[in-house]
Amino acid sequence: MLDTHIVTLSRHIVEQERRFPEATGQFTNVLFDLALAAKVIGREVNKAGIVDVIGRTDQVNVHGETVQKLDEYADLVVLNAMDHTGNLCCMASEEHEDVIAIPERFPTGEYVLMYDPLDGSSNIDVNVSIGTIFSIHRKVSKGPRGALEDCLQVGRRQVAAGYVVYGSSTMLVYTSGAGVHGFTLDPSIGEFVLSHPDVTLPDPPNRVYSVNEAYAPRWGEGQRAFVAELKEEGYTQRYIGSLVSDFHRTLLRGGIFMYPPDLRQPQGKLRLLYEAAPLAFIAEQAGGRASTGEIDIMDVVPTELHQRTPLFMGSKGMVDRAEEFLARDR
Ligand code: AHM
Ligand code: MG
Repeated sequence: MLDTHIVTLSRHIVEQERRFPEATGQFTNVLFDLALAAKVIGREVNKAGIVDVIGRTDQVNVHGETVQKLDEYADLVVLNAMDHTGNLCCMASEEHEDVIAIPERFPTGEYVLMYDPLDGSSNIDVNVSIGTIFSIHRKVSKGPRGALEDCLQVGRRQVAAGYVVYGSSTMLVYTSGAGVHGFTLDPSIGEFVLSHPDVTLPDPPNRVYSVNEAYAPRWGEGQRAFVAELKEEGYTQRYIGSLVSDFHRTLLRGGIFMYPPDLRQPQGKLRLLYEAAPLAFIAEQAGGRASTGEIDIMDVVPTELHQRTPLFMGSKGMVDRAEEFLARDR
């Protein structure tokens, strides 16, 4: 029987926007354009094994990592989908050192986009799920073309955030502050279809923690004691090493994801603006939370575009507990 009750992402976004009579449609269009970029990136990710997009370029990104071709491609797809629409004043990407200005020939708009075009890209050539993460803020600077201050906004001021996971199916999960909603790409119609309405972290959560335990010798005493206690309590461990995938599992099953500070990386590895803050907004909207180990990620005031932060996120009770243990390391 034909399912006539399909809720596509476009329909969902439009229905959400109806709640705001003053809405201009700019925000809706930003999400539409991101969804299009996600489909294009997903298509290329899915055929990564059969075309010559795998392999490394000679370039090194602003973090000193070798950039893989698919990262560059994904970055350009997002950039080109967003720069000419007149909805954004500027952008920032994990792959660019500076704020990305909207070219002079295009109009600008009221929103700012921060994104990690292809997170976990070291996993591409072994067919592990990777993802795109995005965060949207309202412009706060005076001029029309945006400025650094538009990008350096506290997570609490996000108007929307989401991620796309290119896994066994492609899924887009987003929040605009009214719950978390997940959509699965139906390749036969080329649409994201609502598959996970009103996602909430399960309570009680699965007894799972997710951390790169190879770094345990470099952890502080509190971090080590926390994980030791979880083990004693019979917790199990899962770690993919691809943030979007590890977060997606944590969101649907519950538990905690951790990228703690350690001796070699005192601020951890993950980036506040492109990774931690957007996922923190989603975690919070799903009834969970995210923390640096000391304060809520949503309350961290950024000072640099590419700043890193330790990250603990998932089920609220577990993040609260992590903070108690981490206090020992200060
Ligand atoms: P990337 O931005 O270079 O892809 O690195 C981010 C990835 C995350 O997806 C993942 O959570 C983390 O690096 C894993 O790091 P580690 O290998 O240190 O555990
Ligand atoms: Mg990343």
